[in-house]
Amino acid sequence: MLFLDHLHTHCSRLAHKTAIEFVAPDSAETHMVTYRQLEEAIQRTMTLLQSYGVEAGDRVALQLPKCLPFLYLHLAIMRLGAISLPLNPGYPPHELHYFLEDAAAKLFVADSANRSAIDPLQPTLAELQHILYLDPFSDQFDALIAGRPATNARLPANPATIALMIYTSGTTGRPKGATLTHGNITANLNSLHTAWGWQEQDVLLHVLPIFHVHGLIVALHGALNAGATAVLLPKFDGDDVIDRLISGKYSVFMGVPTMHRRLLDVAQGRDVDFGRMRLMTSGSDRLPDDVFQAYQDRFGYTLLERYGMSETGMLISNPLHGERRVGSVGLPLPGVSVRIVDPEMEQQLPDGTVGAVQVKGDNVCPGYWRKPEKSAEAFTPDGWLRTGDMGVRAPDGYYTLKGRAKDLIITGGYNVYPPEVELVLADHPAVTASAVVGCPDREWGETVAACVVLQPNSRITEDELIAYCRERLVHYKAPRRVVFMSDFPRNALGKVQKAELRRLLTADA
Ligand code: MLC
Repeated sequence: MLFLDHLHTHCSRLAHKTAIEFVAPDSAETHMVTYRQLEEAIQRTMTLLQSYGVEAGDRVALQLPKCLPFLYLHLAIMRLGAISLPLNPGYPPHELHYFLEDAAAKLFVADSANRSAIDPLQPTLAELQHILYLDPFSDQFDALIAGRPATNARLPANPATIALMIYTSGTTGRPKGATLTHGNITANLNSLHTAWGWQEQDVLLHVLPIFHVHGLIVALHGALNAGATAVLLPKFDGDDVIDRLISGKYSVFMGVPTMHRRLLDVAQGRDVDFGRMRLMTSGSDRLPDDVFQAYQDRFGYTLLERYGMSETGMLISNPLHGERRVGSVGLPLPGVSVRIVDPEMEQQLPDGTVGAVQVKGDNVCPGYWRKPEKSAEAFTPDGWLRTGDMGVRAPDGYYTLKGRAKDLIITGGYNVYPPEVELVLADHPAVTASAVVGCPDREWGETVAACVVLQPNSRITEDELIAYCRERLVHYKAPRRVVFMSDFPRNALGKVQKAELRRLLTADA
């Protein structure tokens, strides 16, 4: 049974149970949504979407803060057989234009607060037919759907239908849309349901953003798939999260390492015990050993680290019962095959040898949106997805990640692909060349740094170049630091040696 069918059955079987508790920003107000109310809202939202001409296969982009209308729209889009395209609310027009154009979105639902920046984009987007502006935290959306009849349209019966697109980059710079099908999402939710023992009685404390696989699929859909309750907080606030987690109300919490470290920092001097939590996970970046250890020592909880990616959802996880091994991402999830291969020859390597991580399974997306050559490059001829990560398998089956074959920075759980930042810097008239690298950072894991060679006689400052990037890139991709150089360290072939740059910058910091 596909995820949406499953949700549909909960909506009658668990009609009066709370599916979502939404805590509105800057207020103590909480909105409760039962499974039946969720179903009604989805059906009326489907009618709203149809009034904008949305049909199966259409892309609908959503750039909204974490709010209930986002959830209704996202689920209604997928139920119509259309494709949901969630976007980070922080994307400035420069980046936004690329996503809307590449996805050829038909409808764009945006925050009315951004209207003046977004309106000028429309005439340049041939396939964008409508922009629907919403005031996400008012009653506007409820009023919009209230009078509409419910559409009890068929549920997408075909697992191969694309449900969701998540943009992710690669080594060549511009992001590409990973196309997750109903079958992919369902396969992943089913494996996680089994592996993590999701239960109807679970109450998830949800603090993650909902425009990525982690917050959207693993956490939010995971809870809805189980018929559990998800409490959505608009923003991560360490003190509030600790108070809630020790209140006894919650059983599940999912975070990125930056969040877990912040919880340890804000808990200084407090007696905090998470021993009653059923499941606390960490992902989207390597969990530092000292955070794992401090969690055990100070919070009485052994974090469960897992590994996944946008193209696949979750792949490998430490076990719910059994050893949660420090430094390891655990064992392949049910239905997922993992192999470690020689990066050049792609021959499988023996246990204990570091190589490239490749994966296969019903959770793996079929490819990238309208990029057949990129899709073909991503897979081996026999159908294994090249993850771009390096890793090693221990004889008892546990996997440990050992760096990346791809040029990637992870900051606070968000992926930054250096070529995306380098392309923006290349457009600046004062810049001759740039090389963007990640610097190790206690709080963020890594932070973005740009090494820049300037045109002769240019006078731009570090702050000006950072401000320039912040206008064109979402905040976490903009460099925190710019270092001017006369040239970069290069190898015999003239290729920039990023490892050496990282070493220089780290030593310097
Ligand atoms: C915020 N800032 C960041 C940042 N987040 N800088 C670098 N990296 C980040 N991730 C900046 C802000 O712009 C601000 O800068 C300053 O840091 C402080 O902001 P803040 O208010 O303290 O940050 P906050 O809003 O609390 O955000 C921190 C965070 C957030 C950790 C809660 O980054 C976050 O939600 N991360 C989760 C990412 C995630 O869900 N990834 C999943 C990808 S899916 P200034 O200069 O403006 O003051 C995936 C697959 C998988 O990878 O396996 O999961």
